[in-house]
Amino acid sequence: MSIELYWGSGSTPAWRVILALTLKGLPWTSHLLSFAARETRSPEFLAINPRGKVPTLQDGDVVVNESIAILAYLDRAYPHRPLFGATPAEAAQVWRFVLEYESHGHPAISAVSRPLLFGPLEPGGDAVRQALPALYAELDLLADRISRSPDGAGPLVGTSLSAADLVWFCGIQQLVRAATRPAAATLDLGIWPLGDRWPAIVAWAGQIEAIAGYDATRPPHWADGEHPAPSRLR
Ligand SMILES: N[C@@H](CCC(=O)N[C@@H](CS)C(=O)NCC(=O)O)C(=O)O
Repeated sequence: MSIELYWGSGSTPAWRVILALTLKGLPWTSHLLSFAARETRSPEFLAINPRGKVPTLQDGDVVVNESIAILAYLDRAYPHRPLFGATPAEAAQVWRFVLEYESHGHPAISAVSRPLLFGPLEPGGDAVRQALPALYAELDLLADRISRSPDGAGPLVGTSLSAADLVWFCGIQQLVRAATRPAAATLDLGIWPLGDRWPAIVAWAGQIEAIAGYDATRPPHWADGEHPAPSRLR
């Protein structure tokens, strides 16, 4: 069977899946869809994903939508290099951190990053400022968890990178991209450089950035233009 992935540049749910495929060393065929050209709304794509969202993974006859479902599928179909822990207790913790990201981390990161990346951003950035305390609380919790790992640099669960790390990492990267946009420069958000306040997060991110083939997983358009996103957090 050959794995086909429909994805979009800058989609953090899609990036999670690409990191998982890379970590597992699985070959895959790329279908990079353009959001600007509304390729996620083409009849061909809607036939496999009626919501018109990436990522979608096709593996022979199996079609999976929703990035976390895709991670779970890949782990069952290709169990080497597990992403959901080595024991029942680890699996529970991995799911806990994945779901906490979806319930708490993602809303907190989005409230700050989306206005900076996609607008609207009112002068003074009041809505972004109001969202900062909840974001800081999430970053504090993440840093605290990392600090409690045996060498203080993660992973979040057990002794090897899991779905929990990949999911949180892509969110943190989106935050860093937003915090380094020109629009953020005047707002003094206290986020970048991340290591000034959350050095444990930077140390942990280094483990994911060290995955063989990591650079090729990064959203291609983030490297473009006058203000590319930093490719490393340190
Ligand atoms: N919960 C979904 C989120 C998917 C999603 O929202 N994808 C966005 C990009 S990040 C998308 O495809 N948007 C295209 C559109 O709405 O046209 C997952 O984890 O896969």
